[in-house]
Amino acid sequence: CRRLSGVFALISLTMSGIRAQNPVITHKYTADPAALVHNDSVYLYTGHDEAAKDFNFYDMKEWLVFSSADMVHWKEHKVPLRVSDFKWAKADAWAAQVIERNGKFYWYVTVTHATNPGKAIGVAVSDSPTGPFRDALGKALVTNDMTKATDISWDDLDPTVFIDDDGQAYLYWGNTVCYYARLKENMIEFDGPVLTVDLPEFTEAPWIHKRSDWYYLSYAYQFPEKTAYAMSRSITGPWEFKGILNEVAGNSNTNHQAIIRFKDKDYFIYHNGSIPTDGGSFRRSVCIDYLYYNEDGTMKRVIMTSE
Ligand code: FUB
Repeated sequence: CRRLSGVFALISLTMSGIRAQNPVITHKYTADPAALVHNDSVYLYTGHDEAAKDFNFYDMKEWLVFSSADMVHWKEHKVPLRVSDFKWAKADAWAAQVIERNGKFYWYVTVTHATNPGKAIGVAVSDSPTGPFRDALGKALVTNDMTKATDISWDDLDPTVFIDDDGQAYLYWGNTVCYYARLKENMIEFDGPVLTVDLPEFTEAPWIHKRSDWYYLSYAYQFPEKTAYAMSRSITGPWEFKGILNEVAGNSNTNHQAIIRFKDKDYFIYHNGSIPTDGGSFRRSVCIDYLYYNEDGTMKRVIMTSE
């Protein structure tokens, strides 16, 4: 029955489009959304939850990419990147983000390192937002022994990348501790030390965006995860905590957001576990809702919708 509804969803996705309803992708389980606005389209990058119904952990081997010109009709492209494309990694296509620089697309991903215990961050590159992508570095950009603010081995995950108005690029990431570092123009090497940001009850999933003169650092807060955020006049802080942006998203103990502006509207993209019967914390689905700002630049709490 699930397989049949998946086939139906795929047909409607590819032939007649999907309705504006949440989740936006229903023929596969998708998690950890990141979105890139490029030319007149949005590229939605997700992880692929493949856990069997009775398997209560993540089973994620590849990332997916979808594109849309209207945030309603999503076209799925060929699988652009897999854990197996990183020879030094052994598992876990976890959260990731793509950014464009000088005509190339850089994809920062979380994986489990094959030899250095724990999570690690790699970077892949492509000439196209839909790939194919290849390992840009041949080794991890961040591994467990580079970040010492905690002694846990899973703190090097969930990269978010941002290029400031002066051209300086930054990578933020982390679990329990939020780390950041400057990236060189080549986007595959750090240019300076790894620093930390002090944020209340930071769990993981940082996302940086800018609007007018404000920088926003949103992140997964507490556990089960809500989304909270901080604001600053500078990309390097100081950050002022502004509270909760989104509540725990239905039936998923993680919450992972992307925030974009596209064609004069602001969007909050996240995942929940709402697909009936099998959906849950390890079989998640990407959803999209509008995001609204107050006059002082703070963000209004997201109202999660199902259509
Ligand atoms: O999808 C695996 C992990 O769950 C991500 O890396 C975290 O952000 C959480 O969503």
